[in-house]
Amino acid sequence: FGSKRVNKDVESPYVELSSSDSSGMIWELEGDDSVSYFIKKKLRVWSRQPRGQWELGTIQSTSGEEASISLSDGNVMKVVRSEILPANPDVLEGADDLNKLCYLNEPSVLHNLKLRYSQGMIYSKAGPILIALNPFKDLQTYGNDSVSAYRQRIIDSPHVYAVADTAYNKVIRDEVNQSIIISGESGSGKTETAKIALQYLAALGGGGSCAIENEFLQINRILEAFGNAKTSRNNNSSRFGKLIEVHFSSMGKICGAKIQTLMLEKSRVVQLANGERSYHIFYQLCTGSSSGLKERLNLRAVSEYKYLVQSDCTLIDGVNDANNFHQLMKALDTVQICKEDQEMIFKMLAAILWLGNISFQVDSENHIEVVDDEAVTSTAQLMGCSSQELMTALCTLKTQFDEDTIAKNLALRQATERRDAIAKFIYASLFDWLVEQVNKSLEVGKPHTGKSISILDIYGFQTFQKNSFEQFYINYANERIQQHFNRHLFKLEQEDYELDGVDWTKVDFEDNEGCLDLFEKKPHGLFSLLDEESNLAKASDLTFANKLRHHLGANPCFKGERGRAFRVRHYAGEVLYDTNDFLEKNRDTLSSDSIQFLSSCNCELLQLLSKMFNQSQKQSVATKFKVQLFKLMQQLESTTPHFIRCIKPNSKDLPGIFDEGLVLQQLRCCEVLEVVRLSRAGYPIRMGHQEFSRRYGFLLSEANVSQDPLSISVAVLQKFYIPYEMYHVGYTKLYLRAGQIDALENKRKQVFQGILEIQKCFRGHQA
Ligand code: AD9
Ligand code: MG
Repeated sequence: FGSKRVNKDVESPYVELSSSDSSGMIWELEGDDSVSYFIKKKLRVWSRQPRGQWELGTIQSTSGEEASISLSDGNVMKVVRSEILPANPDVLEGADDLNKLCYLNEPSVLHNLKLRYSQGMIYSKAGPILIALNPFKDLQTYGNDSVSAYRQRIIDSPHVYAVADTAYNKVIRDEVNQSIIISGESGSGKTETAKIALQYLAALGGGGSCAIENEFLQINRILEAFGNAKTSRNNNSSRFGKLIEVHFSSMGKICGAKIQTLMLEKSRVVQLANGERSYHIFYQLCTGSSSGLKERLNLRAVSEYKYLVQSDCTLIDGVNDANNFHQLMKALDTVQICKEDQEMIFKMLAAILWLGNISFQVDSENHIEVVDDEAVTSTAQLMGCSSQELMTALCTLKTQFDEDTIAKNLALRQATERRDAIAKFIYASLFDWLVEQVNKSLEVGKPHTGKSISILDIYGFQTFQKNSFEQFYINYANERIQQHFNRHLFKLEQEDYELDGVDWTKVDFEDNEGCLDLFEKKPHGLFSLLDEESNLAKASDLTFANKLRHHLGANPCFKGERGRAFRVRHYAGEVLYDTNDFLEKNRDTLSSDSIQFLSSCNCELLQLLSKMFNQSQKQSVATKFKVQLFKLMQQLESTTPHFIRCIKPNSKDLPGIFDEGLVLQQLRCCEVLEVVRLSRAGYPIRMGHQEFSRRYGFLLSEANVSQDPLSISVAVLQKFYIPYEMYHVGYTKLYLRAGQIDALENKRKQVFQGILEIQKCFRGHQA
């Protein structure tokens, strides 16, 4: 690798050269007479068209730096050589692994994925990773028949099932914990993919009954009702991150599971962007609850709640919120949340909605007061306090001075913020409480052996026209996951070769350490500066933006803009952030008298939730998020990762449309071509000398016990004619190229089969 490498499988005059050029492989023709060979054989090439797209054609003639290309539509055009790339031979059309392509360049990869997509094959391998293109329609490729076909290896085409199967086998056989890490931008299909993987594991580890499969299904229903919402990118967008850890017994049966969540986007409860919705559960409750429940909660139609109507969007095409509410109630039953608790949950939701309708007015003496209307009485009743207590809590600030309590009237803006802070607090802590209840129901009770498969599904990378604090921390989390991906696929792999003495030319990749540094560096990283500014009483979003420009102006991943804005160069593209409300959202203060008020309410759940308001509230939101994320990543570090990259093929969310530009941009930011290049050049199979000699040493006829594992291993490789260039003997391990172990495994199986036959014969004779 790194030098010329002729692909011998297919007759062709092309030579592949390694390249870090983002356009893919550079190619050149070998030998002087190759162009005529080329023309004679009518080999296909890609040529870049004036509008940037690539078209298939064949070279007719060349003159100097130009070639005449005959395109498939019959037109002939002149193209300069730098705008021509080799196309793959017909036999490789629609290859299921990009690794199999002779020519790895962007047009070939796009063409291959597009062809497969048009035939309903949304999954492809790119060396070690699975690429999943969102089909935006139901496919026949899931379900019990398909599960058993993958389990029995009747089908081996790329699939989430195949990834889950590999992870399952490894966790049971090697006893090493596994993880399935799903990434991709918002709406690319991560959450659906996570569900599909979970379904496979449940089918395998459920011991033939559908109980666990059903339980997982119901849990996802609950998490999605409370944690997902319609955004402009995805009608069912996850607004929290989750890691589901599935525990297995030594017999391979599921013996429990645990869900860890990553901060819910709580601003959505009180503030919506145009065209987006709040959490699904609010619409479900308003439309699906029985008349009895409606009466008990004094519930109205969606259109009567300010928190829900502010965005001019209350419905989602093809979604029946009322039906979903009935399903949700069943799901809550499944996880054993009793009817009384269910009613308490709904009560809190109704209280939040009514809170949003509470308004303030300024009296003749310029004091603000709460408008004493139905919103106040309903909220107070639902929360279990008097209207007066609620009104006082909303517009006065109580401070304790020795024995005395001094009450101060709040300004209008402060009172509104306090109202919203209470709503956000109740919702976010209700969500955490729910996850806790779900986790309780998942502890099946059997002791857990420590074997697990974790599935990671977080909110995807986002860039909107206006990007705020939420996009800021979500994109940071994606940056961290990208780093995990890079570390495992590029860094660790290559470090391993170097340490073990493998002769190796490094494969370059886009390292995102610089961007992570920009966020995490102390004392002058984005997070530290944000916390510092949040602690200053006189600071504003503008002083924060100025501070960033001052300290980070020279950082190549940062670009200061005029006023409150700044840009970050993320791995997935540049994002323009507006610091509006950054400080407020980062402080996320809920005054101690608000907490006191909540715990004084005559409502068991509110008292419980306000107890959850603990030490951690003293940390800023950004810091808390960072701590949560680090904990998740640390947990993942000790597992063998399997990566799935979800790709959104179009922004219309429609089936059958493959927007090449959009796909290419996503392939580029997850460096798919580089991963394939590395895996082709690398040795995906590696085994310690000892392990290798123990597994295959017996295949040697003249077993010599005094031989060391290294000599035995080398003797095995020679005996079975593994070509020299297909393996490398390192100091501690043997490295083999893809496919090289198969022959040995087959031989091993044959020998075992033979031994079994002989034993059978022998027993037959004895009988
Ligand atoms: V976000 O970062 O949470 O905003 P995700 O999770 O990446 O995003 P999601 O899984 O929610 O995307 O997929 C979006 C939509 O695509 C789903 O609601 C489905 O309508 C559609 N989808 C995704 N994957 C599949 C699939 N394998 N089969 C059918 C799918 N539809
Ligand atoms: Mg999602």
